[in-house]
Amino acid sequence: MLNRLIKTGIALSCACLNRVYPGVQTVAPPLEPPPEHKRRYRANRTRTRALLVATTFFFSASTQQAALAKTPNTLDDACWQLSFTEDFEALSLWNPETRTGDWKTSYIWGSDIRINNELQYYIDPRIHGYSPFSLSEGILTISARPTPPDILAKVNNMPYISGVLTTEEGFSQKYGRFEALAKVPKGKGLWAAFWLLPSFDQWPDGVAVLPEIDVMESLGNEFRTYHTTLHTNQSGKLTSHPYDHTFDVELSADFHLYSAVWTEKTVTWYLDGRKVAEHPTPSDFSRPKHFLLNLAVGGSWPGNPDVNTRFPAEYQIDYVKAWTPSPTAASHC
Ligand SMILES: [Ca+2]
Repeated sequence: MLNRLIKTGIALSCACLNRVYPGVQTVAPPLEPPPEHKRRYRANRTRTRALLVATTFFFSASTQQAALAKTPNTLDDACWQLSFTEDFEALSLWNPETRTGDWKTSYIWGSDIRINNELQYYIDPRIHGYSPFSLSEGILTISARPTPPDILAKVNNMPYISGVLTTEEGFSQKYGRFEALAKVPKGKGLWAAFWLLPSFDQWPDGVAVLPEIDVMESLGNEFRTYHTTLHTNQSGKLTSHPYDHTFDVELSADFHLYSAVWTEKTVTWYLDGRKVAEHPTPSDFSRPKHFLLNLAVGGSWPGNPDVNTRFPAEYQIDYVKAWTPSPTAASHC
């Protein structure tokens, strides 16, 4: 399942970027995939980890060096124009009855489908009486905590409650730059993610797993590591291309800018504006993709929380942005 091509690492610094821009949104149609597809989605995720602390890039083969040389090593905002901005000065939740709002509180496959043996239920404050979302000074916090006894029956007796937010009903885009300035939680069993999935009105024939870009996945027991991955069905079966990045600072100690640039030819990941990995774009990355932010607890990849995991656990996001190439960009872009 693993097909590791590139191992990279760079030293870090905190990103300090402008935060206020106008946003333009497009609308993705609703979707109801068949249950058998839902259940298989995003299963069987196993990883190995690379431990790299360096200020230069490492490559496993000359072909990857050549591929990496094709895209910029750093992100230059002058090369891009914004197509979507969410600053989290307010939080507009998607209302399925009025079909208004920006952020949906469940996955494409609904709230009751459990994936990856995870232990949380993604609640909606309008349904469950508790909110996993809070705002303070332009920062969104997604909190995970043990399930209050009074709502256990409403969450299928799952031991934890947490939150997911997606722009499935609000914004999607084919190609471009996708990023979030975020601070991930620390603690065994915590799994924060920022990722992209395709938007469509009909589930694709014969597809059990949606082609996926993981811009950032963080396991709370790996203080200095984060993960980037492509999941594709282009060969006819699920194939995953994970890249793991370890640094000499704790990523959970501060906000960092997690970015991916998706073009017809490549997907390139950046941390704080500097390239960390690149992979050829799979042929099934053919539809616009939308944003997903979630904080999972437990499951087959991070394992369960332990006695030292503190709750509520908090995943903080300052902003989410999408960009398209600037039509007036300089020649170096
Ligand atoms: Ca903000």
